[in-house]
Amino acid sequence: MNQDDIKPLEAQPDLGRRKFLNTAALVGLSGAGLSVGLSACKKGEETAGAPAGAPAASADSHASNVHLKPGELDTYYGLWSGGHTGDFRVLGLPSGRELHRVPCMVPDALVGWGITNESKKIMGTKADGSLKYTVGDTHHTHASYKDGNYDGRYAWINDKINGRIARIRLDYFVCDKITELPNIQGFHGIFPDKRDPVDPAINYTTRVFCGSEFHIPLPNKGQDIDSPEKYRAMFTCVDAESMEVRYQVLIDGNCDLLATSYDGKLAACNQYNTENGIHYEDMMSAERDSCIFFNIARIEEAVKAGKTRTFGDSKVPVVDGTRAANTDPTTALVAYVSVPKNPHGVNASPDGKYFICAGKLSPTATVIELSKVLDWFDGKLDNVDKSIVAEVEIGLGPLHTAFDGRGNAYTTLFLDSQMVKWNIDAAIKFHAGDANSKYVVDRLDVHYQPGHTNASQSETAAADGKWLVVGCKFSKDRFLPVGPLHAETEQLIDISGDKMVLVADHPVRPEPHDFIIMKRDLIRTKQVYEMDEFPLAIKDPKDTGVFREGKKVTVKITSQAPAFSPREFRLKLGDEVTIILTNHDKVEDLTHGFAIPKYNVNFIVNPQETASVTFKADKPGVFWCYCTHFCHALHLEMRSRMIVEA
Ligand code: CUK
Ligand code: CUA
Ligand code: CA
Repeated sequence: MNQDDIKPLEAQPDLGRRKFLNTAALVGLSGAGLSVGLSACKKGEETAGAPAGAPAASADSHASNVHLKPGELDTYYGLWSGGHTGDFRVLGLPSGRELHRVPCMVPDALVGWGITNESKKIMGTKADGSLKYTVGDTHHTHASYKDGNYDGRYAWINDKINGRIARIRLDYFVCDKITELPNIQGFHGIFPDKRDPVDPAINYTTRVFCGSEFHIPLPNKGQDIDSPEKYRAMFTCVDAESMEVRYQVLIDGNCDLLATSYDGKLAACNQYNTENGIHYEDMMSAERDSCIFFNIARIEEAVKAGKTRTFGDSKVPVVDGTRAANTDPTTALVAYVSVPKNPHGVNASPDGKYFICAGKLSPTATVIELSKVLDWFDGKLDNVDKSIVAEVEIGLGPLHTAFDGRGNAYTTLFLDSQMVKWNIDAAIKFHAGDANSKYVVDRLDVHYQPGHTNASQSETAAADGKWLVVGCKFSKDRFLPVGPLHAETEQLIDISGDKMVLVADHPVRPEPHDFIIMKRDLIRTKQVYEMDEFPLAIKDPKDTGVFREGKKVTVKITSQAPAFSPREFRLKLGDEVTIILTNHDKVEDLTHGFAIPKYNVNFIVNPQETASVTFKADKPGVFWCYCTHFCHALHLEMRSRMIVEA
């Protein structure tokens, strides 16, 4: 495309939908008693800056950074949620190329996730051996920390539908554990701690905190349905290693998205339903909601001291974090800081000083100073709301915030379809009364309706301020149409200069939410498994064959390109069969598949990996078990003949 063909943003024919969304949303909001200043964002605006909606500065000078030459590797890993595809994705950045999808919450046909016994055990099964859940909704992924930076051990991801947390090993990029959280619904926010709040020697992640966006009657067994005052939400702590639930904190309202402090002392959640409403309107009736701070050391002392209770069938100890039980700051486990109407994202600045809570139904961002929250817990601040050091207008529908490590914040404006870059210190000065403090540094139109955003290394002490990705919920006209369901746009923005420069659109399959971007050298993968990691491994091809105990039959098979051993095996109709397959190839990238026609079996084994499947031999005949993964010139011939005798 020639430069002259590129229409300025204002001339593009997309605005009908955008206007519609804005209007509809605002009508909805005003119906709920919201008073949004439509002329918000004029205060504190950088006058010298480009007007909102101006075309982006030329992307040409930045393009060479984005379009990698053939064979060139990306400089960052992007770890992405898949939304209600229920998966976890790995992108290379800045190219935006999708490298991998790690199956976790839902079955996956490529690798046989949900087919093999090993993956079914991780996913969880019912008494009859079938999967407990086959749907998932992954929103938030975060990785383990050491010394304030990612250490490349683990990532965790939530399943909002069924309240599960999955752990991804970042050496093999596989899910190795899934835990279902008790007493909650709508598990949404997730954040690992960055160090221990008490023991300074533990400078790495040992806990993962989980929110529950929805509140429910407890126990949820059909009572108290129409009594909103009986509905409760939980803040849950999961052990990073064992993945067991350590404890929960009962709170009023709801527990949505999470962030953690760099000193390990505090975790924060935004709460949009302070009203404890069970109807839509009720959740928007108050002008202000809360950002809740959890004092981790005190909560754990209370758990240790046994100041706990349990709910229903769950044995998990629960401490009381409700408002009524936490009025005395010197003993409080939690602090409720008042923030404007139905806040969305909460994010911790890389200098460790502030949490930013985005207003969503208020055109503001609230900056909360952590040391002041701690002062309140120490009895040195009379009102915890005094920890708010700025509450400034930034635009309509603020959702999530990223950081560049140079004191600037980048917040998505869902209704304005914009990114706003604003300076935190300047916002604090403005809030303190300096009307000349221009905190808005830049604005950039994005396409369209952005939700999450993140910058390279954003929520780490090593935020490097190079790239920003914006997850746009609508792509409309940005890509070739493929019917009514559109791709989403992950837009790549160069933030190394004063102005944000839009450099690329990356289509993604709907619909990711959150993601993180980390330097590639923080992750060290293993390219080949160790056979000993698998208890069922068939280490010697001589040990293969059919092993029968009455109706129970174990078939031990090995693969080495281009052959399976044995090349045929016999079963009897009605046998309960377990096939164990060990891949003896040691060569990187030499994966084999194992598909059994008509038996609904297909899975892969990577180099030195072992996997197994169990099924009933309920159809007589000859079945060519074939390799599905192109591995060799004789890949098509790589088969084993399964004979089921009538
Ligand atoms: S929520 Cu999706 S755009 Cu689940 Cu992180 Cu804000
Ligand atoms: Cu083995 Cu294809
Ligand atoms: Ca509310």
